[in-house]
Parts: sequence; structure tokens; C-alpha cells
Amino acid sequence: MSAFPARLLAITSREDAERELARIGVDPRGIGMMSSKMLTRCVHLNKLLCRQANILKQEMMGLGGDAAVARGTVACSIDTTDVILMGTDKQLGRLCEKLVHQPFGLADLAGELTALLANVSQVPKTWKTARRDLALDRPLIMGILNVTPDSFSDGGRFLDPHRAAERALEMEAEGADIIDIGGESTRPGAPQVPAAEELRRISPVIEQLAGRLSCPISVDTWKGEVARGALAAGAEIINDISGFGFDPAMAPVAAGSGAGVVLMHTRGTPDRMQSNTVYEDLLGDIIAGLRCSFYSAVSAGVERERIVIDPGIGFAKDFAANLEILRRLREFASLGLPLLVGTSRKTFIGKTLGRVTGERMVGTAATVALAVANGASILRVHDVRAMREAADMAHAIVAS
Ligand code: HH2
Repeated sequence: MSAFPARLLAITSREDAERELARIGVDPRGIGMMSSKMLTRCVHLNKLLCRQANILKQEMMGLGGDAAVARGTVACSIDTTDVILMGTDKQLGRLCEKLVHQPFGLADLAGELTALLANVSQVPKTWKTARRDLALDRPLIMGILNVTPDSFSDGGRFLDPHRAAERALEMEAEGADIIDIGGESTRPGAPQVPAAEELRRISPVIEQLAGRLSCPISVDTWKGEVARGALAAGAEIINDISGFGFDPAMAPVAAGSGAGVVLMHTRGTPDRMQSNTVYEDLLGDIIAGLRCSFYSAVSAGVERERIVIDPGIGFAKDFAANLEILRRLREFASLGLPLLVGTSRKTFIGKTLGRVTGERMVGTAATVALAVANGASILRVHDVRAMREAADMAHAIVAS
């Protein structure tokens, strides 16, 4: 037997840190001082001037952390360098205080870093839609209803508005918190549908659900005209796979209606997106794209509290990219916005497990559980009952 049995602690939040400090009897002042030293972060910064990077390195080392820079930075033999800061929350907080007094624009960088640290340490508690506030204290299940002839999984099953409405009610009874209604398939290679046809498919379904469905309806469209029609018929969330990138009419519709908004990342329209899957820096590029979408929404007048982001699994992403996004999902916390993830029955699950579309429920459940464990607030799924349980089970563990 060892005289000094040592073991690791898994500290992933301030609460974890405070709990462990209290467990060994640290006094409350000490808990306040030390909990922020128990969380270590790595922060990536893009293209800094060498003189900026050198100050960061010097300050971080002075604080007991470090900053990685490219070869050539110290001698200023290169123009710019990316920087990876390494430090505890405490050290990074101190760095921000010190940078405020530094030249070369580093005071602005301090502001960005302070915002980042605030974003990653507190998750939004609610999501505002056009008609209500949705609590995010447990995972929300968004049930998929495709009123299309050609969706990759449920295409052709709900073209009849009566059947579609019945399926929405069934999903609500199975535990859905939101019903996402789409009138155009966005599977890779899918052709575009005129706005009038898209509205002809979805409006009767939304109207039939008025007064019968308690949960909110979202409309899965990238067209402003379709969103406007769906909101008038009773929808209260816009789920835009283009993150306001395809139709300039979309942002004003969202801002004017007070709808909740899902901004998803993609590149290129669905008919061409799978020939657009090479990224310089996968997570960096997706987060930069979502940041752009976020700014265009906010500058059009959409309030921050209405916005949710989505990495767009399967949209301009290859097999390896989909896995990497899910593995690194925590990085999306940088934006401080609730995160939606849509993996349901998608091809990367089929490829991993050798399963056809209808046989991907267990694989989907694994992705849902991992997504919840890594910070997802909303899961967009076909198999509502099963994914409700998978998400609730994962959440019970995370929140325990
Ligand atoms: N995936 C699909 C459609 N819309 N919206 C968001 N926010 N996130 C997603 O991952 C997402 C989405 C594709 O799935 P599905 O609706 O089942 O198929 P289809 O596009 O063929 O109708």
C-alpha cells in the first residue's frame, strides 16, 4: 500500500472546484481565491503582430502561465503569429487587467479576452422566441418534421398536412420541446424549392396546429419570405441553415418579428456544399463563420437573447470533420450562446456503424449524450422519445 495515495480530480467548472475545496475544509475566503486557479484554459488568438505577441508572452510568463508563438516572433522576423495563451482563469484575468495599460491595441484585446472568459464560465439560462422564454436548465428536444417529398430520412411521409400535424402532436407527447417544420430538403445535393411552394407545404400544417400544440414551432428555412409566412401562421422560431448568409431579406424578418433564431454554419448551397469541405482550421473557421452570422443578426436588430448557434453537422463537412466537431464541441462556448446540434440519423453515423438511415437510432443516441455532456442545449432529432431519454440521462450526470 502506498503511504501517499495520489489521485486526479476532474475539475471542469467553478462549481466542481468550489465543491472539492470545501470537501477538504478550505475556508470560504480561500475557496474564493483558489477556485479560479483550478481551471486551466488554452486560448487561441489569430494573427497578432510580433510586438503584441511578445508582450503577451512576457506577461503570461510573469504570471506563471505561458504563451506559445511561432518561430521568428521574438526576433520579429515574421509579420504576424497566432498565439496560444495557457493559464488558469486567475492568470488570464490578471493578464486582462495588465493589458489595459499596454500599447499596440492590447487594451482592446483585454476587452475581447474578458468577454471570452465570461462567455465560457456562464451558459445562457433562457432562449427568447417570438412568444415565450424557453428555459435552458435541461436539454431541449427539437422534433424534426419534414413536409417534403425528398428529405433524406422522413421524405414523403408527411406531405399530407393532416398527417404532418398528427406527427407534430405525437412528437410533443413523446417529449419534444420544439417542433421544427421544413418544406425544403437540405440534404447534400438537394434542389432548391421556390418560396411559394415551400410555404404551400408548411403553412397548412402550422395553421392546423394552432391551439392544439403547446410547444413552439420553428420553421426550417433560409428564405425570408418563407420565414415571414410561417411566423404569420404561428411559428415563433426561425431555423436558418445558412446563418443569414443566403437571403438578405432574412435578418430584417427575424429582427422585426422578435422570433428566436438558429444560426447554423454551412458553406455554399446544399446542391454544392459537399464539394466545399476543406478547411484551413476546422473549428476556427466554423466559429469565425458563426461569429459573422451573429454580428449580422445583431446589427440587423436581433437581440442576443434570441440567438442560438449550430455547427451544422453534415453541412460542408466531411466524415472526419463531423467527428472532430463533436469531439471539440466545448470550443463553441467561446461565443457565449446556446448551442443546437443536429446529428440525427446522419451519414457519418451510418458510415461509422455500417447502418442504413432507419437503423441509426443507437448511434444518434450516443451523439446526443456526448453533445449534452459537452454543452449542447438543444438537440434536433427524428426519434423524439429515445433522444429525450438519452439527453435527460446525460444531463442528469452532468448536473449531478
Ligand atoms: N440538419 C438538417 C436540416 N436542418 N437545421 C439545423 N439547425 N441543424 C441541422 O443540423 C439541420 C437543420 C438536415 O436534416 P433533415 O431535416 O432530417 O433532412 P433534410 O434536409 O433532407 O430535410
